Amino acid sequence: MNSEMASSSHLSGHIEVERKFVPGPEVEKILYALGAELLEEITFRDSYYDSPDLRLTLADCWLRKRENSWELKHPPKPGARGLTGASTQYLELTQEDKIICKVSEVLAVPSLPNIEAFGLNEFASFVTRRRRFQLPLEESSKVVVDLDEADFGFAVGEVEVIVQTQEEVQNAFQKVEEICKKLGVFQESAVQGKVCTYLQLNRIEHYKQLIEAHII
Ligand code: V4E
Repeated sequence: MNSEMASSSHLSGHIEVERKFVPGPEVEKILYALGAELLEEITFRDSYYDSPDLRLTLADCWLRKRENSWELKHPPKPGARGLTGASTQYLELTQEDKIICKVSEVLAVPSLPNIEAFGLNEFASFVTRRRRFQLPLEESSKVVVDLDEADFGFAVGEVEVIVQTQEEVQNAFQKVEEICKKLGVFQESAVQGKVCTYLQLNRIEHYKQLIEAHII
């Protein structure tokens, strides 16, 4: 394992398997009853970017600046969507050269020396207060639960498992479903996250286009 692989939060190219949930009043109590530990309480600003014709998000590519770092999430399988049932799978890129490569591919423009040079527009920006819990290790898979409160008055929870290969994704889907059930927050249908809710509240035309394109 190289040093980059040692820290999952800074991996470039890992697959994040997630399931969002509506955090009920009991969830924290249940987390502790399951042996979870509060890993961190953090606050960060996310700013999301797209081209004027929304080509990135309409291709299910989500480019953001979290504080000072660029991150891009896109579906791991070419041509597929990240939303699978009510869970999601996305590849997360954090290395700027890889992000530039993906953005130039999706926008069908030549590669540029930096992300700013693409002249993208910010379409959402908000602050999240996050409490991150870690559940005890089960069969070596690390399960993290985030309880997020965004500054526009929206709260959402998320169960997350990080895997390295497509072969591990099915098991990870089962794992996040199982954890949601244990937490008493399992819902058959997908729960909307912060960005989509922000768009619904502030940029309804963008939101409608994403719905029509079956991205959200
Ligand atoms: C909207 C979206 C993406 C960008 C936001 O990713 P999300 O995981 O919701 O944000 P956050 O702050 O929890 O990021 P983390 O800290 O976990 O990295 S990535 C994919 N989408 C589309 C999408 C969708 N279509 N459906 C659902 C339920 N979620 C996301």
